Amino acid sequence: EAVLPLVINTWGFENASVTAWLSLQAGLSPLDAAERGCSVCEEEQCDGSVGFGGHPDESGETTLDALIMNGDTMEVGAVGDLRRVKNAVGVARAVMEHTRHTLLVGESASVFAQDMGFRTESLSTNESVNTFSLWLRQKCQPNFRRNVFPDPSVSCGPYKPRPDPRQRQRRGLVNLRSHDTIGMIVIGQSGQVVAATSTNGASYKVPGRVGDSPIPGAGAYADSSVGGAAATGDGDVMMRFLPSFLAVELMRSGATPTAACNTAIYRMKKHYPEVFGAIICANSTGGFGAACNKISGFTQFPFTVFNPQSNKAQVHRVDCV
Ligand code: SD4
Repeated sequence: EAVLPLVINTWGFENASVTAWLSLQAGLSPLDAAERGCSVCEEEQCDGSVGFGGHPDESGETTLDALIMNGDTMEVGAVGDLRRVKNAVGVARAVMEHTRHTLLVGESASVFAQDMGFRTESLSTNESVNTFSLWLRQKCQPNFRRNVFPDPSVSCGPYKPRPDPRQRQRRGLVNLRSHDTIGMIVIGQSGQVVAATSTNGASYKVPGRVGDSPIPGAGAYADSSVGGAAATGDGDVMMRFLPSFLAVELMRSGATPTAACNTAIYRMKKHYPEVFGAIICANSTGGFGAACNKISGFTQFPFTVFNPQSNKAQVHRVDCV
């Protein structure tokens, strides 16, 4: 028997779940609920990973990625590298409803947003400016391969945002310890599945970098005849495996949400055992699950569920595989 409606989202972002749930209770659509839930995280700057003022890029600017997908119609709207607009998921919804496109990026996405009536303003905060200047003063180059800041006690010269191209060093860093994208699946009482994401991406990314979150099938996917999935983690790697699409297709073939999530994570883990990735999955009858890749220092992934059984936003934790 179906346990609906369902709101499920990555990490312990309870206010996002509550907002989405209350939206449904107020009679709003699953699309509205998912948009509002993610918007709350953008306003609250959830974990510094969603919305303005977090994770500045290599030039110090915060840029945003977001997506929303309607699993009834298979319509998608998304923005990548959005600049100077705080409500990225709102702009994604506008792309879905006011264009025939799926994904707008960069400065042009900001112009579109402005045309649609969104306010443009700097996304920097004192905190993001400080984080950025601290990073510029780091003694060593960040080590992209190992995903960690180098030992600051080792002196190896000032950090250069633009290293000599002949050096083998790869630009772009993901500091995933503090990096928590919101991905949300909302399933309405009548079974409409909506998935949405919002994030400010990876710290110190090369300007122009777009992660997995706005890519349909990577950051999230929804199909009302099956269910939905949403991912978080190192998007540069995760998007190579389209984990959200994979998980939905596995559920279509009969896999449980937990099994589908596990397989999607194992697919990536096989090639990138040290890369962090996590995923939430839900089927159209309200069953849900999650999975994550165990890396050193990270063994449990929290996610939040609101359904008629919990009757509140409940944070679950899944052991990583
Ligand atoms: C990205 N997937 O832009 C996002 C980051 C994230 O938990 O989800 N971190 O790569």
